[in-house]
Amino acid sequence: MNIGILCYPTHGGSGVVATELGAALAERGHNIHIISYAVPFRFQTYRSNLSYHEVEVSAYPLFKYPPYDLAMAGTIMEVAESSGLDILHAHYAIPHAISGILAREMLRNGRPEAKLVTTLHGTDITIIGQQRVYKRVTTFGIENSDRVTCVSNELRTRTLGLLECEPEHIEVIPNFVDIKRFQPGCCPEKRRELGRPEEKIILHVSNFREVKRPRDMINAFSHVLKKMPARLALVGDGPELMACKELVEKLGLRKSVSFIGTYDAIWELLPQADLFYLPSEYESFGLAALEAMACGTPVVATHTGGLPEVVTSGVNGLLVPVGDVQVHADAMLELLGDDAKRARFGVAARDAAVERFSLDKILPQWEQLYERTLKD
Ligand code: GMT
Repeated sequence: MNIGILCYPTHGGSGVVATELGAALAERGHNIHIISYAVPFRFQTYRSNLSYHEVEVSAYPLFKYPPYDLAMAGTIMEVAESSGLDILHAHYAIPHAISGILAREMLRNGRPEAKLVTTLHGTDITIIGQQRVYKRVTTFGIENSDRVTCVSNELRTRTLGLLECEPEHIEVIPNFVDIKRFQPGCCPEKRRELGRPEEKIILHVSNFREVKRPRDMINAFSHVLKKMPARLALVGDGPELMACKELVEKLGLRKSVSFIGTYDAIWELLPQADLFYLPSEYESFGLAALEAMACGTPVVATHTGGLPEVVTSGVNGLLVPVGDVQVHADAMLELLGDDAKRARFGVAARDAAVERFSLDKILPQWEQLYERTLKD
């Protein structure tokens, strides 16, 4: 199949899923065209059947806001004309589903038809899709896609409740993880880079947006530190980072918190951590938690959104209430203070990632969905 993947290139789960899916489909022999405004950060493999097409947004004095969604539709047309496209796969509703609809309609005029699959990732529904100006546009994008998928059952239910869409139109295909790249035991030399031997390492990876509640992390960590030597290693960058740095100073934690910044090869760091911590307000899925689990690292995360579909509390991690930092600290201490339990949880985490969310399990679901969509 010739598949165009429309996505954001930035550090966010939707771009990761889109790029990794593209690479995996290319490996299966499909011709994949990734269409975005910059090279997605996980776009690393060279293959002759996997290409990147930049959406060029030109400046013009009349354009206070250059129309990116139209430029994307134009780029899709160029790719369709030069290479042919059977499927357009939009990751994140706004604006990709809309650009996809526009391109599909233009392609209907005389050229072979392309079908549009839209994958909802979370904040496109829960934050952007709730904004007054975008709500109807998001609903329009969903209703006019040929197929729609959600990354968890919870996101599907939430979408139906928030946007009044037809249930049969929306399916669930969970996110996946590359269990070969993300695996226990990788890169042991990185352990000493993360912390001193006596420190237990708590790792977090995110784009430090408000929805991740990163300040809860600092507050909970201050309770942990009262009970044992530990290090909080924070990977990523985003709008809340400065507030986190200020809180670390205020609480006198500077020597025990590492701000690592953006680091793409997180499969090197995740296996070194004693636990992965995700205190988000909401996660439609929690791909970062799944990647940690694949590395055999147990997770302490909030009981919210689709996280309970990924983390089984008491088996491969602990789920805690949003915002209750004392309970978060107690959960982390429970795991950090019991090496046998942590090891057991780590093995169970890897097993869950392999058995339920590996590429082998999820990729056939995508191929079948594309085939069904083409036959409609
Ligand atoms: O979590 C983010 O801030 C990024 C966001 C995105 O769309 O790029 O992530 C969402 O999609 C990921 C991949 O499907 C999910 O694993 C994340 O849980 C989801 N984030 C939220 O729902 C907040």
